[in-house]
Amino acid sequence: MPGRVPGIHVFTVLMTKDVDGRDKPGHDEQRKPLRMNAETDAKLIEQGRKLFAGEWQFVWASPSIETLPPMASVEVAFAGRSNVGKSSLINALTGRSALARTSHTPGRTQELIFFEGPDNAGLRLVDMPGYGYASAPKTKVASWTKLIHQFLLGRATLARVYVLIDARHGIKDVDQDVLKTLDKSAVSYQVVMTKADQVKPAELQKHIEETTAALAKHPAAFPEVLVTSSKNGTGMPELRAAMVRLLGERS
Ligand SMILES: Nc1nc2c(ncn2[C@@H]2O[C@H](COP(=O)(O)OP(=O)(O)OP(=O)(O)O)[C@@H](O)[C@H]2O)c(=O)[nH]1
Ligand SMILES: [Mg+2]
Repeated sequence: MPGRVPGIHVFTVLMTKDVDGRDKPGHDEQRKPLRMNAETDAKLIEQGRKLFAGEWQFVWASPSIETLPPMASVEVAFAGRSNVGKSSLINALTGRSALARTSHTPGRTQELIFFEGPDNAGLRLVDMPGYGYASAPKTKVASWTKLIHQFLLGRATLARVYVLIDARHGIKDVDQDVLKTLDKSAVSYQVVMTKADQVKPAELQKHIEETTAALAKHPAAFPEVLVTSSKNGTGMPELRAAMVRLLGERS
């Protein structure tokens, strides 16, 4: 498996997916590089920097599927196990240390939280409650899990889901449930490894390879993973650029 460590962001150069990460049936023989050329890459990275340089702010919190905000701009959601670093990633992307509330203990985010960029940039970020939090009361876990799955399956403005996986642990069973839901939905999704600063390069590489292998069983997923650290900023320019690219595809 190709890959560079760290500073890395893109793995699995060969692919049989289109830009939305979906299978291109019958195109196996046409495996071609996913990577953008250097010029496009640099342009998107600069546009991404600009998009996230402005003032992002909180716009809405939904404790239930009935209380979602009216659909307006393109939405990008961040899903993942409790404590994986969803809220921290939103803070790192937007350059705001406390835009999304974070915590050392799992179960911090308990609603769908919507953030919006400056001047109607046309993009909303959605921070989601975490799943797989074993110590929370069962009724709460059930209600968060239902909310997560309903939102992922049935939101027309949801254009991309980033499924966060802890770089120290890799994909767990509870992540597979969410990947299966995403396979059924119309939304494109990609795995983002978090807390890359916490693992040694060899271990990181191993978890990237295992995760990439697991993703091969999910036809709707992007075949490559993004590697990030909210602590040292690894992967942020690339993730911002990916959202600019998505916006371009949607407009
Ligand atoms: N070292 C390191 N710690 C991180 C990173 N991202 C998040 N953390 C820490 O992980 C803990 C959980 O982060 P959160 O962003 O609150 O996680 P979450 O996924 O939003 O959690 P819930 O809302 O409870 O589901 C906090 O103590 C963060 O400081 C990272 O990239 N590196
Ligand atoms: Mg959170």
